[in-house]
Amino acid sequence: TPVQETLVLVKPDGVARNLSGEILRRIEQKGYSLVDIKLVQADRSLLAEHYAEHAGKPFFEPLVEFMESGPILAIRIAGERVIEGFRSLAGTTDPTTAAPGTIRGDLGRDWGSKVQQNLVHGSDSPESAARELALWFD
Ligand code: DAT
Ligand code: MG
Repeated sequence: TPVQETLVLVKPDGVARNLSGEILRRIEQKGYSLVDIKLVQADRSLLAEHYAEHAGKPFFEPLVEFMESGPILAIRIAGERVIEGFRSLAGTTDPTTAAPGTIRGDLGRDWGSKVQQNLVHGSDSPESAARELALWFD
């Protein structure tokens, strides 16, 4: 069983709501290791590269604006099948319908917030993880 690394971002809503500790707790409780961590004010070019797959979609612009709106906690974590495993901890994209027990399902807000305000990002494949880790951690 392969040990992998993945990129987790605590998005500006998570940092602003003081949920970084709760999110780290869930990552550590699951048994994943912290490899590197830093607070970043991301600029537009980093975010456009990070979300390149969504360029041209209607939610791209609001998404990038939101991600620029405050500091992001970037975390490099390692563990057995952590790429898929962290996505499972995070829950599905829209917090309104994300399952209870997940970060988005338990801590996301159902009203007065947009879909992009879903607290965390997690890489979705080994290729994405390698690409995104290189972007956020030299
Ligand atoms: P995920 O973050 O679950 O991997 P994604 O890669 O499809 O989701 O989209 C990236 C982010 O863009 C997502 O976290 C929130 C936002 N987003 C996705 N679909 C959206 C939509 N239909 N309307 C508004 N924002 C959306
Ligand atoms: Mg994604």
